[in-house]
Amino acid sequence: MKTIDLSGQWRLVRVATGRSWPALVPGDTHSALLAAGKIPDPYAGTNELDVQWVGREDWAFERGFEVPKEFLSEEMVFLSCDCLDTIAEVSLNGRPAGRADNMFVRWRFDAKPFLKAGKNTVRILFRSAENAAIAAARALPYPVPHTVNPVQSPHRNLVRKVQCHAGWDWGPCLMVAGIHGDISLGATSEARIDYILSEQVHGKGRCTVRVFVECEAARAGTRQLAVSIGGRTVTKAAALARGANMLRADVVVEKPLLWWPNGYGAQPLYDLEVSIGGHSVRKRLGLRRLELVNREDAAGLSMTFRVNGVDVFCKGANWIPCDALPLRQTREKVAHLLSSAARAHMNMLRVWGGGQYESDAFYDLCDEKGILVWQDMMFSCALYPSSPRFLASVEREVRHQVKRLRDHPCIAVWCGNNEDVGALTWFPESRRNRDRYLVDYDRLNEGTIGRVVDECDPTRPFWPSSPSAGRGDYSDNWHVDSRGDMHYWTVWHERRPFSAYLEVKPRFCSEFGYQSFPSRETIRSYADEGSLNPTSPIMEHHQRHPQGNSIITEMFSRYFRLPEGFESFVYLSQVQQALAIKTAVEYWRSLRPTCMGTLYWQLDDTWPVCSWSSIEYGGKWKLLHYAARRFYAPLLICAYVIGGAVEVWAVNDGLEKIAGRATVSFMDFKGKVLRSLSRETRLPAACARRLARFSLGSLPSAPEESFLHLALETRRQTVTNELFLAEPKRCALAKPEVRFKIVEKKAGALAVSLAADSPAFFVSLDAEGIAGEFEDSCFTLLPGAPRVLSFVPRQPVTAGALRKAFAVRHLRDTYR
Ligand code: BMA
Repeated sequence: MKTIDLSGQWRLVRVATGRSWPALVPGDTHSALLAAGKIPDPYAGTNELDVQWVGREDWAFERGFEVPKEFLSEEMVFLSCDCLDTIAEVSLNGRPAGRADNMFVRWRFDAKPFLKAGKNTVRILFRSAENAAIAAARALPYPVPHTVNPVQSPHRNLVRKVQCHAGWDWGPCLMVAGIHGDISLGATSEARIDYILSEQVHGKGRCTVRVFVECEAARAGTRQLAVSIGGRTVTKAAALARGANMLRADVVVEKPLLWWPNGYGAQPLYDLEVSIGGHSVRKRLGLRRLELVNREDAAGLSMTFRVNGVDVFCKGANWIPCDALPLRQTREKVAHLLSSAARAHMNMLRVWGGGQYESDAFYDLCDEKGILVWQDMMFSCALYPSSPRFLASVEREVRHQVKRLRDHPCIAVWCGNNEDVGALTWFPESRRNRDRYLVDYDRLNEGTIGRVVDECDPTRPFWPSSPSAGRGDYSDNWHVDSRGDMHYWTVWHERRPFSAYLEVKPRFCSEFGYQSFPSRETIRSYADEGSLNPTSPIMEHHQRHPQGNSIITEMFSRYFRLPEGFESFVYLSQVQQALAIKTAVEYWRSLRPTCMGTLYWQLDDTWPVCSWSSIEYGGKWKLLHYAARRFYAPLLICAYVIGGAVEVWAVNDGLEKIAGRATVSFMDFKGKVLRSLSRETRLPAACARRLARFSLGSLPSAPEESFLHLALETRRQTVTNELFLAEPKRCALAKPEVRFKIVEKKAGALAVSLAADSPAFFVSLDAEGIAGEFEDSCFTLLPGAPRVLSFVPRQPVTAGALRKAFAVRHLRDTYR
C-alpha cells in the first residue's frame, strides 16, 4: 500500500474572519492560537475564562500536498483520519469528501474522485461542538441532563467528544477542536488491513494463536496471507472478495513465555506481523490467560482478576487524559506517568470514562510495564440519549475501539461507563421519571455497548459500569461494599473521618480519593506571588470542587494543628491526602481475598490544579505518590485501630512464602522505646495475616504519648511503617533537628543523607525547579536511624545545584 502522511504543518483558519495562523497536526485549535500569541496561556491565572470564545466558533484546518500520478492509478484511494475532534466537514480541492461527528471513530473517506496528480488541498472545517451540543439539546424530546462543573460547556453528553473537555471538577473547560492521531492518504489496488484480532488457546507447553485479519480488498483474487509470531511464519493462499473480508491463520508458539502484571513476573512481548496484498501491519502480543472471577460467596459477589491462574490484587489509580491540550499529550509525558505508576508498584490503571480511549503509546507502554488496564467506554456522570442516530454512532465507536485495542495484553476488562447508573438518581428529571431514563440507559449500555463488546471481543468480560454490582444489576454501588466494584467517596464528599475507610469491606474499590494542593512550584506556574493564599481568586479558580478548600481545611482541624503560612498549608494538604489514601489501602489490602483491588482517584492532572491526583501537572510526585510506593509494595506491614484494639497485619502479595522477624514497638515522641515485641513470622504466598492485637486499654502509655513503629525484616528486605495512636494534633511532638547532606555516591549519582535527633514525621524532600524523584519521601525519620536516599533527576544535574534547591520539611515544622 502507498501512503502520503498529511501530518505536520497546516494552517488554522478562524472561519468568522478568514484570518489564519500556522497549526501543527496532530494538534488543536487552542495550542495553535497559543503558539501564534493569539490567546493567553489558558492554564495561567484565570485566562481560561477569556478563551471560552474559541470553543464557540468554527475553525478550519487546511493544507496543500502533492500527489504523484501513480498514486491515483490505484483502485482504492482514501483519506484516513484516526481522530477528528469532532463535528467535521472534510473537503478535498474544495469539494465535500466526507463528514464526521464522533471523535472516537476512525474515519476513512473515499478520496479518489477528488484528487488530481500534482498540487491538492485538504480542508477540514470544525463546527463548534458547543453549538452543536446546544442545537442537539433543542431537538431532544425531553431533557437529558449531565453534571455541571464551575466552568462548563453545556450539553457535553450530546456530542461524542472527550467529556472532560467541557470542564470537570478538576479540569478546565477547553472545548478544543482539531486533528489528533494520524492523518494520511492511502492507495492500493490490492488490500488494506483494517484490523488484526487474535485469540489465544493455551495448552500444555504451547499456545495456539488464532489470528483473524479484517481487510478490504480493492478487487477480487487470490493473495498470499503471511502471519508470523516471534519468528514463526504461516503462509496461505487467501481468496479475497472485493470489499470486506475476514481471513484466519493459526500460529503455534511452543514453550510460550507468559506475560505477567507488574510485580508478578516478566512482560515478554511477541512480534506479530501480518501481510497481505502489499500491506503489512505489526503489533505485539503478550501471551496470557485472564479471567474476571465474579463468584457468589459468603461476602457477596467477588471481583477478582486472575492472570495465568493467579489471583492478582490490583493496585493502582484512575487515569485521566494527561493534558487538557491534546498537542501536549506527548509520548514522553505518558511514559513518565506510567513509569511513575510502575515504580509505585501499580499493576492496574483505570482509563476513566470521562476522558478518552488513549493513544497507542499509552497501551504499548502498559504492555511493556505490566500495567493492566480497566478500560471504561467514554461515558461519564450523565444521562445519555438513545436515539437511533446516537446509538448508531456509539456502535461504530465501540466497534472500532474494541477492535483497535483488544490485542493488547494489558487490557483486562471493558467497562460500559463511569457512574452512569448512579447518575440515574442525580437529577430531578430522572428522579421523577427514572423508568424513562433507565430505558435509555439500558438501550445504550446493554443494548449497544455491551452487545458490541461481546461481539467484538469474546475473550474479555464486559463490566456494565463502574461502580456496579454486575450485569443485570442496576443498584448504585457507592455505598454497597459486598458486590462487584465500589466507588467509596464517603470520606471526601460526605466529610467523614478517615476511620470511615475501615467501615467498609469493598470487593474492589475502583475509586476513592482525597484532594491536595500541588507544590509551590506548580502553583507558581499559574499564580503570582501575591496570590499565594488558598482563597485568593486565582487559587480558587484552580480548585474546581466547590467545597474543596473547606473540606481540606476542616479536616486539618480534626487531625492536625493548623498550619502556619502558605507553604505549610500546601505541604500539610499533601500529608493529609497521603494519610487518607494510605489508611484506606492498608486496611483494604489486609482484607484480601475479600477485597482484591484498590484504584485510588486519581493518578494525574490535565492542568495545574488542586485535585485528588498523586502526580501533579508537570510530572512532580506529590507525597501521596511516595506513600503509594510504600503502601503498594508487595510486602506490607501495617496497623490500624478497629473494634477497640490496635491490630497489626502483614500482607504478602508475592507468589512465594516469606519468613521474617516482625517487631512492633511503642515509641514516645523523643524516640524512646516504651515496649517492644518481636517474633518470627511465616507468611504464605498471596495472603494477609494478623500478627498482633492490643486492646486500647493495654497500651504502655496514653495514646497521645506514643506511636507505633513496625518493622518486618526478611532475608531480602526490611519494610517499616508507623501508626499514630491519637490525632497528631493531640500529641506533644518533639521538635526534631533534621540534618542533611547532599552526597555524590558515584560519578553523577546524587543522594541525600538525613539524620534526626528525635522522630520526624512525614519527612518530605524537595528540590524546587529540578525535575526528578527521590528514592523515598513522606517517611518517618527516627533518631539513630539515618537514611541515604538517592535522587534520580530527569535531566542531568550537579550536586551544587541540588544542594541549592534542596529543602526538607516535616510535620512539626508546620506550627510554632
Ligand atoms: C469521581 C469521578 C469523577 C470525579 C471524581 C471527584 O467519582 O468519576 O467524576 O472527578 O469523582 O469528584
